[in-house]
Amino acid sequence: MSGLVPETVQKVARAAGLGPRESDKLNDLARETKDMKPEDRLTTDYGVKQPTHDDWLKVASKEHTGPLLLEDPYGREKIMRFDHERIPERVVHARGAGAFGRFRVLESASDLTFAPVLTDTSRETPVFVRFSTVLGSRGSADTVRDVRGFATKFYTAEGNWDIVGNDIPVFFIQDPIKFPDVIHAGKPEPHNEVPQAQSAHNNFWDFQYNHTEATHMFLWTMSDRAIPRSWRMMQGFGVNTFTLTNAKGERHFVKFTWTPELGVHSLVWDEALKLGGQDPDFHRKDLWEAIANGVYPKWKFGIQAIPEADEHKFDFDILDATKIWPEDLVPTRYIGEMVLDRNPDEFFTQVEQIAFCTSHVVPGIGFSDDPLLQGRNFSYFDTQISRLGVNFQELPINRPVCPVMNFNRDGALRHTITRGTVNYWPNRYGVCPAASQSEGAYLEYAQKLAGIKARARSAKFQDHFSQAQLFYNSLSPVEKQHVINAFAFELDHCEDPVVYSRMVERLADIDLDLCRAVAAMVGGDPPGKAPARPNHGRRAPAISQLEFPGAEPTIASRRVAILIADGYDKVAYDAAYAALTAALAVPLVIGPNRRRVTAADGSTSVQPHHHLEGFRSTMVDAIFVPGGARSAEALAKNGRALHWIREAFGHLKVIGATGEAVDLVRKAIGVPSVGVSEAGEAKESYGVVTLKDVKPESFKEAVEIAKGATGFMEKFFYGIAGHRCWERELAGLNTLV
Ligand code: HDE
Repeated sequence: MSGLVPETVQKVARAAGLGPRESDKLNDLARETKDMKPEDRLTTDYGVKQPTHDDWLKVASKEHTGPLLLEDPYGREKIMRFDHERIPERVVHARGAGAFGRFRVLESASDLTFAPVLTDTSRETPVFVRFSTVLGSRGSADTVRDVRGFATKFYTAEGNWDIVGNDIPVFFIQDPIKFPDVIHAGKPEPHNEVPQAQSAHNNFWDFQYNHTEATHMFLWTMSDRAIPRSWRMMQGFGVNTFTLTNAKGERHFVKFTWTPELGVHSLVWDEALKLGGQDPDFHRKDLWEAIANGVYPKWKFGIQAIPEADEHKFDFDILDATKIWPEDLVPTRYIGEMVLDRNPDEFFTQVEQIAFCTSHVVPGIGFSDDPLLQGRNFSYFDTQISRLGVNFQELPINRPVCPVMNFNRDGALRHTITRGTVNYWPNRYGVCPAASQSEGAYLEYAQKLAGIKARARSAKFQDHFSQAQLFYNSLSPVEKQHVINAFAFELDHCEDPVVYSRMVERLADIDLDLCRAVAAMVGGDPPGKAPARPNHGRRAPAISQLEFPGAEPTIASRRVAILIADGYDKVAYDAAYAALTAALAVPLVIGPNRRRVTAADGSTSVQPHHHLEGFRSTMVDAIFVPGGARSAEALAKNGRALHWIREAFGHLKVIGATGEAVDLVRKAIGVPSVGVSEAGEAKESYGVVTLKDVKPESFKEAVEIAKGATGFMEKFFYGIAGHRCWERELAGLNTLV
């Protein structure tokens, strides 16, 4: 995959000393890892060398290719082994990819827990993280509208700890018994297995209407959170309520959060839709490319904590997974950070075979009575047994880095060989006694319980709308509009009028304006009078993703297309390319075709990474078009080039142009008020950054102009770091796609 990345970027990263770090887990995996070396020769799986890759043993002569001989053990092994290559895909979250990394606590949480992974600031804990979509099959597209999984396995010295989270902090259901229903409703419909990896269909919305506790969650999935720009730009949430116990034996209820250093950013919907076809692997390539380039994604790790005594002090039940703990009531305390710095060596044995279980916690970390969590604790272990077999925890990617010893034995594909004559406890030798507390045994918190046996939930679980309103109210105007657009799209795909008209009614339980705006698009009747549940008008912090712009403005890892044709302005091109590379962005040169493109002065030529037809504007974050009369003229006559610029403009991307290319950009965008001053001169506006008249004579001069006098490059970079130009959308200029 390194072919995806311009080599120069990797060189800069290497020169900066960026590279993956060794860890206990990577060393552990090395035992099982082999490279293919030139001196290796073909063998069967049982080790016997073979003379060919290509011919089955036959009864053959010069004239006649006779029947195959079943006796060929090599032929049989090759085919039959292949026939059984597949294992069941995950029943949900089937599509995903991941990477290795490390976690470190920066501020001890010893007031909350005695778990060293959260208290020992000298420790670096190896991790593997798998990101995923939920509904689609293993071969579906990355950029669909869906929740994203964000599952982390910490290989701690006390055993494995898994936080199996999502990029959205709440869930559709309160009781695990409803999980098959919500997933059946969302997955392809049973009669024709349509649609793939989409919630835009009758059954999904039929369920959402009928199952009102999903209201809060479906609003999140209609927001931009469900179409992330990158897995590296998503938050992660443990969703369920866990507990932490400190050395004094005090217990807190807690929620876990990951917040990305790069900020929380999304695609725009039209872009996501197109990428589904143009580059279905967009997210997994993005993660791979960033790590290969040494631009390691980083997240802050945060904890929200509520003392045990305060459990009932809130107007929501803190054990209800359809509710957030609003930040103004329970602020997140960031205590650690995680960096992903190494791509996997092999997808199947590492990404496909990794098995997460919410029940995997280490001493100092515990569960709560959150019913969804308790159901999950059962389900994950069970699903791994069916997917990978009873010995799944022996697989290299899953085995802990600390000693494992017990009397669990046998089962399919057991491969640990445990010496000794007993496999039970108690035994006459006293072999493998239980651990004491001082030896680090996991002791359950002595929680006092009382109640009656009933299929019921506490009264606060019955409120299904307050936090849905809180979420909607907390969005910015642009984000609200995106929610409206998302409903308009989704309900347009529901042919059954019962489904879309009832859903429109349901939206009135959240916000009447939202309901009316969606009804205007899809049909259905908004209620004439005030709804039964008027919007309470309250807002909460840290819900709008615009509140997470990123730790500091950066263009590192952002893809910037440089559009050129023969006759391009070499000085402007070189200056931009060098500045982008130095900033660890990924410049991608796009030509009319992949033949070398010659500069205006004929002194040099460059090999484009891609051509205008092969690559698309959707796959980059910004576009730069250097001047050069012949280049600009050729691009102006090329419909695909015009489409590139126009589409990027519609998708709110920053566009930079110099010299003759400024007019080309104006022509492509075709909106007279944009990029043109009152005097008819090109100017920067709505994220279109131009530099028309300055003609640097040398590369050095160009860099200086770009950096200093005009601030061209600074403005261009600053725009890219801001992700998208929302002002363009607010001005209604984004409908050009
Ligand atoms: Fe999962 N979920 N889930 N889920 N989930 C699985 O386990 C399940 C829920 C999540 O990258 C399965 O290994 C139940 C919430 C992620 O390998 C399965 C319930 C959250 C992943 C399962 C939930 C998640 C899974 C399928 C309701 C966010 C992918 C394959 C009680 C906190 C992990 C597998 C990976 C995967 C069951 C609800 C996140 C069947 C029964 C809430 C990120 O065990």
